[in-house]
Amino acid sequence: MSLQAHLTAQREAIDLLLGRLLPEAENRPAELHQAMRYTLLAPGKRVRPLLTLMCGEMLGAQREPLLRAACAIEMVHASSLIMDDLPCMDDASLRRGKETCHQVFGESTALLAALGLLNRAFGVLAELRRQGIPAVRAAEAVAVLSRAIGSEGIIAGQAADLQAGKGPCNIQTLEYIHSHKTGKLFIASAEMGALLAGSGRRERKALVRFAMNLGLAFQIADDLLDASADRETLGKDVRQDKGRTTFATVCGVEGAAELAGELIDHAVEALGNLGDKAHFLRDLAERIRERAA
Ligand code: GRG
Repeated sequence: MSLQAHLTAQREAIDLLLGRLLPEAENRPAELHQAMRYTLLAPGKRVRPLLTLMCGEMLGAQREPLLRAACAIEMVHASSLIMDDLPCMDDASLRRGKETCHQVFGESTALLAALGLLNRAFGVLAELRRQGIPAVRAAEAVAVLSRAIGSEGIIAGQAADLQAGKGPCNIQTLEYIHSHKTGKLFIASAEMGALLAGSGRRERKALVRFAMNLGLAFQIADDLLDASADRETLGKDVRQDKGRTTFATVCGVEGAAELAGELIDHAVEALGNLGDKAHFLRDLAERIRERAA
Protein backbone atom coordinates (compact mmCIF):
# COMPACT_ATOMS: atom_id res chain seq x y z
CA MET A 1 0.00 0.00 0.00
CA SER A 2 1.28 3.50 -0.82
CA LEU A 3 1.94 5.93 2.03
CA GLN A 4 -0.86 8.18 0.76
CA ALA A 5 -3.49 5.41 0.78
CA HIS A 6 -2.28 4.28 4.20
CA LEU A 7 -2.47 7.82 5.62
CA THR A 8 -5.96 8.41 4.23
CA ALA A 9 -7.31 5.19 5.75
CA GLN A 10 -5.62 5.85 9.10
CA ARG A 11 -6.89 9.47 9.24
CA GLU A 12 -10.45 8.29 8.61
CA ALA A 13 -10.20 5.77 11.44
CA ILE A 14 -8.74 8.42 13.79
CA ASP A 15 -11.45 10.98 12.93
CA LEU A 16 -14.24 8.47 13.40
CA LEU A 17 -13.01 7.38 16.82
CA LEU A 18 -12.24 10.95 17.97
CA GLY A 19 -15.88 11.80 17.40
CA ARG A 20 -17.01 8.76 19.38
CA LEU A 21 -14.70 9.36 22.33
CA LEU A 22 -16.17 12.77 23.17
CA PRO A 23 -19.64 13.47 24.56
CA GLU A 24 -22.17 14.39 21.86
CA ALA A 25 -22.44 18.08 21.00
CA GLU A 26 -25.96 18.31 22.47
CA ASN A 27 -25.00 16.74 25.81
CA ARG A 28 -25.15 19.23 28.63
CA PRO A 29 -23.21 21.57 28.89
CA ALA A 30 -23.79 21.73 25.14
CA GLU A 31 -21.68 24.80 24.43
CA LEU A 32 -18.66 23.26 26.11
CA HIS A 33 -18.99 19.99 24.19
CA GLN A 34 -19.47 21.91 20.95
CA ALA A 35 -16.28 23.84 21.64
CA MET A 36 -14.32 20.65 22.40
CA ARG A 37 -15.57 19.00 19.21
CA TYR A 38 -15.08 22.17 17.18
CA THR A 39 -11.28 22.23 17.45
CA LEU A 40 -10.65 18.51 17.90
CA LEU A 41 -12.65 17.44 14.86
CA ALA A 42 -11.54 20.31 12.61
CA PRO A 43 -9.31 19.13 9.78
CA GLY A 44 -5.81 18.77 11.24
CA LYS A 45 -3.02 16.76 9.69
CA ARG A 46 -3.18 14.17 12.53
CA VAL A 47 0.60 13.73 12.35
CA ARG A 48 1.00 12.75 16.01
CA PRO A 49 -1.70 10.04 16.15
CA LEU A 50 -0.43 8.73 12.80
CA LEU A 51 2.97 8.39 14.39
CA THR A 52 1.49 6.41 17.27
CA LEU A 53 -0.31 4.10 14.86
CA MET A 54 2.75 3.61 12.66
CA CYS A 55 5.03 2.80 15.59
CA GLY A 56 2.50 0.56 17.32
CA GLU A 57 1.44 -1.36 14.22
CA MET A 58 5.03 -1.84 13.15
CA LEU A 59 5.71 -3.51 16.49
CA GLY A 60 2.52 -5.60 16.60
CA ALA A 61 0.22 -3.65 18.96
CA GLN A 62 -3.51 -4.48 18.99
CA ARG A 63 -5.50 -2.15 16.77
CA GLU A 64 -8.31 -0.92 19.06
CA PRO A 65 -6.31 0.13 22.15
CA LEU A 66 -3.63 1.60 19.90
CA LEU A 67 -6.17 3.70 18.02
CA ARG A 68 -7.61 4.93 21.32
CA ALA A 69 -4.17 5.92 22.60
CA ALA A 70 -3.51 7.72 19.30
CA CYS A 71 -6.76 9.66 19.80
CA ALA A 72 -5.69 10.61 23.34
CA ILE A 73 -2.53 12.13 21.86
CA GLU A 74 -4.57 14.14 19.35
CA MET A 75 -6.81 15.40 22.18
CA VAL A 76 -3.76 16.75 23.99
CA HIS A 77 -2.56 18.40 20.80
CA ALA A 78 -5.96 20.03 20.16
CA SER A 79 -6.04 21.19 23.78
CA SER A 80 -2.64 22.83 23.36
CA LEU A 81 -3.76 24.52 20.13
CA ILE A 82 -6.79 26.07 21.83
CA MET A 83 -4.63 27.37 24.68
CA ASP A 84 -1.87 28.56 22.37
CA ASP A 85 -4.39 30.63 20.37
CA LEU A 86 -5.83 32.45 23.41
CA PRO A 87 -5.36 36.22 23.66
CA CYS A 88 -2.99 35.74 26.63
CA MET A 89 -0.75 33.53 24.46
CA ASP A 90 -0.56 33.95 20.64
CA ASP A 91 -3.90 35.74 20.23
CA ALA A 92 -4.64 33.95 16.95
CA SER A 93 -7.80 34.19 14.89
CA LEU A 94 -7.57 31.27 12.45
CA ARG A 95 -6.83 27.62 13.18
CA ARG A 96 -7.35 24.54 11.02
CA GLY A 97 -9.04 26.73 8.44
CA LYS A 98 -11.65 28.01 10.91
CA GLU A 99 -12.01 30.82 13.42
CA THR A 100 -10.17 29.96 16.62
CA CYS A 101 -12.12 28.33 19.44
CA HIS A 102 -12.15 31.43 21.68
CA GLN A 103 -13.36 33.63 18.83
CA VAL A 104 -16.39 31.41 18.33
CA PHE A 105 -17.17 30.36 21.91
CA GLY A 106 -15.49 33.04 24.03
CA GLU A 107 -12.33 32.82 26.08
CA SER A 108 -13.74 31.14 29.15
CA THR A 109 -15.48 28.35 27.21
CA ALA A 110 -12.36 27.85 25.08
CA LEU A 111 -10.25 27.46 28.20
CA LEU A 112 -12.70 24.95 29.65
CA ALA A 113 -12.80 23.10 26.32
CA ALA A 114 -8.99 22.83 26.37
CA LEU A 115 -9.12 21.48 29.93
CA GLY A 116 -11.95 19.11 29.00
CA LEU A 117 -9.91 17.68 26.12
CA LEU A 118 -6.82 17.30 28.29
CA ASN A 119 -8.79 15.51 30.95
CA ARG A 120 -10.53 13.24 28.43
CA ALA A 121 -7.14 12.25 27.01
CA PHE A 122 -6.08 10.86 30.38
CA GLY A 123 -9.46 9.18 30.80
CA VAL A 124 -9.08 7.40 27.45
CA LEU A 125 -5.67 6.06 28.51
CA ALA A 126 -6.90 4.96 31.93
CA GLU A 127 -9.80 3.16 30.22
CA LEU A 128 -7.40 1.10 28.09
CA ARG A 129 -7.79 -1.58 30.76
CA ARG A 130 -11.24 -2.22 29.28
CA GLN A 131 -9.52 -3.00 25.97
CA GLY A 132 -7.48 -5.72 27.61
CA ILE A 133 -4.38 -3.64 28.29
CA PRO A 134 -2.82 -4.64 31.65
CA ALA A 135 -3.30 -2.01 34.36
CA VAL A 136 0.46 -1.51 34.74
CA ARG A 137 0.81 -0.70 31.05
CA ALA A 138 -2.19 1.67 31.07
CA ALA A 139 -0.63 3.44 34.07
CA GLU A 140 2.64 3.73 32.18
CA ALA A 141 0.82 5.25 29.21
CA VAL A 142 -0.66 7.85 31.58
CA ALA A 143 2.82 8.56 32.94
CA VAL A 144 4.32 8.94 29.45
CA LEU A 145 1.68 11.48 28.50
CA SER A 146 1.89 13.35 31.78
CA ARG A 147 5.68 13.70 31.47
CA ALA A 148 5.34 14.95 27.91
CA ILE A 149 2.85 17.65 28.86
CA GLY A 150 4.20 18.73 32.24
CA SER A 151 6.34 21.57 33.50
CA GLU A 152 9.40 19.82 32.05
CA GLY A 153 7.60 19.01 28.81
CA ILE A 154 5.32 21.00 26.48
CA ILE A 155 4.44 23.46 29.22
CA ALA A 156 8.17 24.15 29.81
CA GLY A 157 8.56 24.93 26.12
CA GLN A 158 5.60 27.29 26.16
CA ALA A 159 6.87 29.02 29.32
CA ALA A 160 10.31 29.52 27.75
CA ASP A 161 8.68 30.78 24.55
CA LEU A 162 6.59 33.33 26.45
CA GLN A 163 9.64 34.41 28.41
CA ALA A 164 11.67 34.88 25.23
CA GLY A 165 8.80 36.96 23.82
CA LYS A 166 9.70 39.01 20.81
CA GLY A 167 13.22 39.64 22.00
CA PRO A 168 16.28 37.97 20.50
CA CYS A 169 17.23 34.51 21.66
CA ASN A 170 20.07 32.18 20.78
CA ILE A 171 19.83 28.88 18.95
CA GLN A 172 20.20 26.87 22.18
CA THR A 173 17.15 28.59 23.69
CA LEU A 174 15.24 28.16 20.45
CA GLU A 175 16.06 24.47 20.40
CA TYR A 176 14.98 24.15 24.04
CA ILE A 177 11.65 25.85 23.28
CA HIS A 178 10.75 23.71 20.31
CA SER A 179 12.17 20.41 21.44
CA HIS A 180 9.73 20.85 24.36
CA LYS A 181 6.73 22.60 22.76
CA THR A 182 6.66 20.33 19.72
CA GLY A 183 9.24 17.59 20.28
CA LYS A 184 7.88 16.20 23.54
CA LEU A 185 4.50 15.26 22.08
CA PHE A 186 6.15 13.69 19.02
CA ILE A 187 8.26 11.60 21.39
CA ALA A 188 5.26 10.60 23.49
CA SER A 189 3.34 9.67 20.32
CA ALA A 190 6.05 7.25 19.22
CA GLU A 191 6.66 5.91 22.72
CA MET A 192 2.96 5.26 23.18
CA GLY A 193 2.94 3.03 20.10
CA ALA A 194 5.95 1.07 21.34
CA LEU A 195 4.52 0.83 24.84
CA LEU A 196 1.20 -0.60 23.67
CA ALA A 197 3.07 -3.13 21.57
CA GLY A 198 4.95 -4.18 24.70
CA SER A 199 8.30 -3.45 23.03
CA GLY A 200 11.65 -3.66 24.71
CA ARG A 201 14.00 -0.83 25.68
CA ARG A 202 16.03 -0.95 22.47
CA GLU A 203 13.07 -0.42 20.16
CA ARG A 204 11.64 2.25 22.42
CA LYS A 205 14.95 4.10 22.52
CA ALA A 206 15.26 4.00 18.74
CA LEU A 207 11.75 5.40 18.31
CA VAL A 208 12.34 8.13 20.88
CA ARG A 209 15.43 9.21 18.94
CA PHE A 210 13.49 9.07 15.69
CA ALA A 211 10.62 11.16 17.05
CA MET A 212 12.88 13.71 18.76
CA ASN A 213 14.61 14.53 15.47
CA LEU A 214 11.39 14.35 13.48
CA GLY A 215 9.61 16.73 15.86
CA LEU A 216 12.28 19.38 15.61
CA ALA A 217 12.43 19.03 11.81
CA PHE A 218 8.62 19.39 11.73
CA GLN A 219 8.88 22.60 13.76
CA ILE A 220 11.51 24.03 11.42
CA ALA A 221 9.23 23.27 8.48
CA ASP A 222 6.44 25.04 10.40
CA ASP A 223 8.68 28.12 10.86
CA LEU A 224 9.61 28.16 7.19
CA LEU A 225 5.99 27.83 6.09
CA ASP A 226 4.94 30.55 8.54
CA ALA A 227 7.35 32.88 6.76
CA SER A 228 6.52 31.89 3.19
CA ALA A 229 2.99 30.46 2.82
CA ASP A 230 -0.34 32.28 3.00
CA ARG A 231 -3.08 32.13 5.64
CA GLU A 232 -5.55 30.31 3.40
CA THR A 233 -3.09 27.59 2.39
CA LEU A 234 -2.03 26.86 5.96
CA GLY A 235 -5.48 27.39 7.48
CA LYS A 236 -3.98 29.37 10.36
CA ASP A 237 -2.59 32.80 11.03
CA VAL A 238 0.78 33.42 9.42
CA ARG A 239 3.65 35.77 10.30
CA GLN A 240 2.74 35.16 13.95
CA ASP A 241 6.48 34.77 14.33
CA LYS A 242 7.14 38.33 13.13
CA GLY A 243 9.75 39.94 15.37
CA ARG A 244 10.39 36.61 17.08
CA THR A 245 13.51 34.52 16.81
CA THR A 246 12.84 31.44 14.67
CA PHE A 247 15.05 28.86 13.00
CA ALA A 248 14.61 30.86 9.80
CA THR A 249 15.81 34.11 11.40
CA VAL A 250 18.77 32.47 13.16
CA CYS A 251 19.96 30.18 10.36
CA GLY A 252 18.46 31.90 7.30
CA VAL A 253 15.90 30.13 5.12
CA GLU A 254 18.42 27.87 3.41
CA GLY A 255 20.29 27.13 6.62
CA ALA A 256 17.05 26.21 8.38
CA ALA A 257 16.03 23.88 5.54
CA GLU A 258 19.48 22.32 5.70
CA LEU A 259 19.19 21.82 9.45
CA ALA A 260 15.77 20.18 8.98
CA GLY A 261 17.36 17.87 6.41
CA GLU A 262 20.10 16.90 8.86
CA LEU A 263 17.54 16.18 11.58
CA ILE A 264 15.60 13.97 9.17
CA ASP A 265 18.84 12.13 8.39
CA HIS A 266 19.33 11.50 12.12
CA ALA A 267 15.70 10.38 12.44
CA VAL A 268 16.08 7.88 9.62
CA GLU A 269 19.41 6.65 11.05
CA ALA A 270 17.65 5.90 14.33
CA LEU A 271 15.41 3.42 12.49
CA GLY A 272 18.48 1.48 11.31
CA ASN A 273 17.93 -1.69 13.32
CA LEU A 274 14.20 -1.87 12.67
CA GLY A 275 14.75 -2.86 9.06
CA ASP A 276 12.10 -2.93 6.38
CA LYS A 277 9.12 -2.90 8.74
CA ALA A 278 9.88 0.79 9.44
CA HIS A 279 9.16 1.79 5.83
CA PHE A 280 6.11 3.95 6.65
CA LEU A 281 8.11 5.83 9.28
CA ARG A 282 10.87 6.47 6.74
CA ASP A 283 8.28 7.69 4.21
CA LEU A 284 6.75 9.99 6.83
CA ALA A 285 10.19 11.43 7.60
CA GLU A 286 10.76 12.07 3.90
CA ARG A 287 7.43 13.92 3.69
CA ILE A 288 8.56 16.21 6.47
CA ARG A 289 11.88 16.74 4.69
CA GLU A 290 9.90 17.86 1.61
CA ARG A 291 7.76 20.18 3.76
CA ALA A 292 10.89 21.97 4.98
CA ALA A 293 12.61 22.09 1.56
C1 GRG B 1 -2.41 21.77 27.32
C2 GRG B 1 -0.64 20.33 26.35
C3 GRG B 1 -1.04 21.66 26.85
C4 GRG B 1 -0.15 22.67 26.84
C5 GRG B 1 -0.38 24.06 27.32
C6 GRG B 1 -0.33 26.35 25.12
C7 GRG B 1 0.71 25.37 25.49
C8 GRG B 1 0.80 24.94 26.91
C9 GRG B 1 1.59 24.88 24.58
C10 GRG B 1 1.58 25.19 23.14
C11 GRG B 1 2.07 24.00 22.35
C12 GRG B 1 1.94 24.21 20.86
C13 GRG B 1 0.65 24.64 20.32
C14 GRG B 1 3.00 23.98 20.08
C15 GRG B 1 2.98 24.17 18.60
C16 GRG B 1 3.17 22.87 17.93
C17 GRG B 1 2.81 22.91 16.48
C18 GRG B 1 3.94 22.74 15.51
C19 GRG B 1 1.54 23.05 16.09
C20 GRG B 1 1.05 22.88 14.73
O1 GRG B 1 0.88 21.48 14.55
P1 GRG B 1 0.28 20.86 13.23
O2 GRG B 1 0.91 21.52 12.04
O3 GRG B 1 -1.24 21.33 13.32
O4 GRG B 1 0.41 19.40 13.30
P2 GRG B 1 -2.56 20.55 12.88
O5 GRG B 1 -3.63 21.58 12.94
O6 GRG B 1 -2.34 20.00 11.48
O7 GRG B 1 -2.77 19.45 13.86
